[in-house]
Amino acid sequence: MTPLTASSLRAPRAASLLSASRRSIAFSAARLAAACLLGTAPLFVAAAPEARAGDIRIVDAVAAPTLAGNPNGVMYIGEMTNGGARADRLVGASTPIAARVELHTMGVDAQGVMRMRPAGPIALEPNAPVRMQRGHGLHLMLMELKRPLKAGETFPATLEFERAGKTQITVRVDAAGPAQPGGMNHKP
Ligand SMILES: [Cu+2]
Repeated sequence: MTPLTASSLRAPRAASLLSASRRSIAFSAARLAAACLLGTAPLFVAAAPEARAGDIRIVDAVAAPTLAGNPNGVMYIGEMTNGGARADRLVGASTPIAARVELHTMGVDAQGVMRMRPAGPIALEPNAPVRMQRGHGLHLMLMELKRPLKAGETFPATLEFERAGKTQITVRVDAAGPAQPGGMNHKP
């Protein structure tokens, strides 16, 4: 998400050159900042947990609460962005709360049935964010959970990248899935 900075709130000198939509974003950001200072802004930006592995930024890892009787869980990484110049790949993941973590993708088979299957390493091209959203394609499968996952809790996990190596992340358990990237209702 774009952080609110002093420079983003400053009225640009060439305001007349800005499009109407850009002006309205600047104005609403200024109003928002004012509301924050007054303590009246709604908590619309829950700081999404963030981690880094070298040049890779990992935002908002979320797992779904487990359903009764299901030994496996599902986890999504809201956004992974490779800020470096060279491509990398997510090659694996692990967590102390599951026997293993598998990279999965989902698709429709020849019979028209939605199925998930193991995915290969997930490519991270420079500056091409990879997003996992609930119910869409890519996800991480938490196999043989050692305990059920309950909404509101967090647990640690490790992501392993081919070039950037391993990094630990904090995963929150939330039925709603990852926050929509971008935040603040800005359209990309
Ligand atoms: Cu799966």
